[in-house]
Amino acid sequence: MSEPRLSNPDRRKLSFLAGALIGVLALAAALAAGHLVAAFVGINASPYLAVGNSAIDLSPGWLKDFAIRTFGDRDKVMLLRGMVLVMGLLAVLAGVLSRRFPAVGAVIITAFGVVGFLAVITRPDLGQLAVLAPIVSIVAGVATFFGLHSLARTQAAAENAPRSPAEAEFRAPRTEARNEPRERAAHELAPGRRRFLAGAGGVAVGAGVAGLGGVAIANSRDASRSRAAVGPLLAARPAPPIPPGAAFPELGTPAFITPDPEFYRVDTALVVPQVRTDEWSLRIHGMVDNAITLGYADITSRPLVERTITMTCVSNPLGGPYISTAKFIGVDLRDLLDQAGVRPDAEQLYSTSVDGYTAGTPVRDALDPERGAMLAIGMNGRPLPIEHGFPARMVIPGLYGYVSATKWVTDLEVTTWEARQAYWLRRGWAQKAPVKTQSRIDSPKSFETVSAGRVPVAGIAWAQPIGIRKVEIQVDDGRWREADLSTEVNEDTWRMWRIDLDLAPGPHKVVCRATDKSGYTQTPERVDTLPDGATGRHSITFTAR
Ligand SMILES: Nc1nc2c(c(=O)[nH]1)N[C@H]1C(S)=C(S)[C@@H](COP(=O)(O)O)O[C@H]1N2
Ligand SMILES: [Mo]
Repeated sequence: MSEPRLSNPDRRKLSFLAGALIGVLALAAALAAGHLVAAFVGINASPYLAVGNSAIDLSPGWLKDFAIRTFGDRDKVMLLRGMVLVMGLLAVLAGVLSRRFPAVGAVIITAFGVVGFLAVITRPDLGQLAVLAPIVSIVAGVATFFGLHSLARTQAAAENAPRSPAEAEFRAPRTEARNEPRERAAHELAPGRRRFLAGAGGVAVGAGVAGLGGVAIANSRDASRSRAAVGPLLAARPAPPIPPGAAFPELGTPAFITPDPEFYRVDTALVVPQVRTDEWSLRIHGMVDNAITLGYADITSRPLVERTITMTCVSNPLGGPYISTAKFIGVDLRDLLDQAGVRPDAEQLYSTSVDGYTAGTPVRDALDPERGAMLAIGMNGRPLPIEHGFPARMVIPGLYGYVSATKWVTDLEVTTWEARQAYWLRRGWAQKAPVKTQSRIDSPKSFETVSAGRVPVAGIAWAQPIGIRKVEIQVDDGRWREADLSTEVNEDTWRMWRIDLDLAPGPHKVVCRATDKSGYTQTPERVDTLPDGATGRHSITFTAR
């Protein structure tokens, strides 16, 4: 190649495609390198995940509600996909904007990197080594960007320089190629272009290997072996067996005990925390007489209790699915708190999970012997599923999950309301959140068509920890009729109901309302889930034919 062309490379911009490709590959290299390093220093240090986690943490309460309502358990998958889309578009933009001046793209990529860096250093659950991940990520991104850019520019310069005797020489082999069969000639590439494509391909493969390697290494750290080693859990005080007639699954209600894979899941964790029993501990401190730290064996060596409890999420909309029941196995939270000695002026039990999530529970509820608050290590005879908090979580009947059910819990601080504000409180949700009395129609489904005549209608009602007294049904704005209730298991669990209707062909509307054992009947007034749970009555419309 001759001097004049290379000395003036900026005369010509890169092609749109080359610019976009460079942007995307630099992004891929940055994310993959960061993810690989994060596999060693803490997976949440991956800039990709850290940005996602920060996006979750920066979301206001209504956005969480929207995400749960719209995407349900798939909210995180959707977030990660949305991030790929946004970052991909920004990378294309960065590449295209720097077709003439690579500095533009380098600045954009570095800005990306700084966002990732800030996201990592502000995570509550990462150590100091974690900064390595975003640093390596930035270096990989910028290096890839400059490397590919210079390859591409050399190529562009070579292809577009004014014809010169030197170039005639350079292109000579190509002239020969024209004698080859047509197809091959069309694929014939100039060496510059070949070098760029080889570089691009190398980056793509390298990013793929690094990224997948990071994922594989992170996966190999999972807690499932530790969980399997625990084996089945037996309670010294088992929960009474579920009596026949406790549920009507044949009529469309859920089974009384929710199968583990169907148990609803709500949390802020992009990557499910992996905590082995041998590294888990629970510290109880703050306004106590003597702070204590308990290991897993300190829990399992106590007599374990088992309680059947229905858990509910504050974000559950009218008729929604975020309610499930399990037999939880663990110890009384009160026993642990008593061992530490809670001071009388304490108000809040501030719990923290290994990933930095926090919840605030009234100390009074945690200590109330009637309430039966638990530190649970198992569910349905087995250790907790990892996504439901293995090795240990809190479960407190009658309080929405966000103020009571911290999963992967490692720290309990006894404190005041003034001193600490928990995760969702800071985002607009209420400080106190007892479960509201509610009911739901499970069958028929809205907009279903059923046969006219005898139509069985069934559903669930709940009012933990008070219990359900009755459920009533109203058909087509007629009089309220009492439904049959299932056999009661305990007042901390849901209660199924059923009623047979006799319906003429045509459209119908059915509304349900529950009355709890305090005498309170569900209000018709519809209130949104934010800030402390929905009110109103679930109704469905369907057609009999
Ligand atoms: N560590 C942690 N614990 C958590 C949460 C969370 O985001 N992180 N979410 C809470 C909320 S809002 C609910 S409703 C319950 C849900 O528990 P589950 O996923 O086991 O059903 O967990 C609670 N515990
Ligand atoms: Mo929740």
